Amino acid sequence: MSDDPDDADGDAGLATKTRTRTQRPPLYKILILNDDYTPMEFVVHVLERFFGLSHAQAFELMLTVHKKGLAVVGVFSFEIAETKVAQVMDFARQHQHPLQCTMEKE
Ligand code: TYC
Repeated sequence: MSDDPDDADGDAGLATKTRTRTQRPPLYKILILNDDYTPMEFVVHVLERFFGLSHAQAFELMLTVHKKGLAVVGVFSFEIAETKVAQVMDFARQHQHPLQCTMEKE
């Protein structure tokens, strides 16, 4: 601050500061849904292949989906989530399984 009577805004000629806040990019959850037809081993394979889970982690998560109806399998940026959902849906379609995978904003 300055005592200069000509310095009406008290900043002694410095540009007024603007507070800028960095925004975190939004994150997206990927969900896998249960169905009655997709084989358990196929879901386990999908979780290992596209989400980098160990066999034990994949088996446990598959059982959670089987019992509860759905589960979050990972959280990613929009582009990564969109790509993984498309990869899983394509892979399931290629094998003629009705497995569904979706994403939603956290
Ligand atoms: N419910 C299926 C079955 O009994 C197994 C399954 C688990 C299917 C998870 C989809 O996301 C799923 N064969």
